[in-house]
Amino acid sequence: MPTTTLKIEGMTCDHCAHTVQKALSAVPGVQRAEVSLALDQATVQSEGPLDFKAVAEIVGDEGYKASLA
Ligand SMILES: [Cu+2]
Repeated sequence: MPTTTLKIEGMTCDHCAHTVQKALSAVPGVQRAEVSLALDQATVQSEGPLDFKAVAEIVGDEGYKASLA
C-alpha cells in the first residue's frame, strides 16, 4: 500500500491536527492517515497512488495547506 508523506501548513493545535486527519481520511482511496502536529506532517496510506489534487483541495477547504514533503 503506497505511503505518502505530506507537509501540512497552518496547524496550531491538536484540534487542527484532528481536523486535518479527518479531512485526509475523507479523500477517496485513503486507508489511513496520521498527522503529526509537532512535525507539521501527515502520513497517508492509500489504495493505489494518492490523488494529491484531491488531498490539496480537501485540506485547503479546511483552511490548511498540504504539499508533498
Ligand atoms: Cu488548532
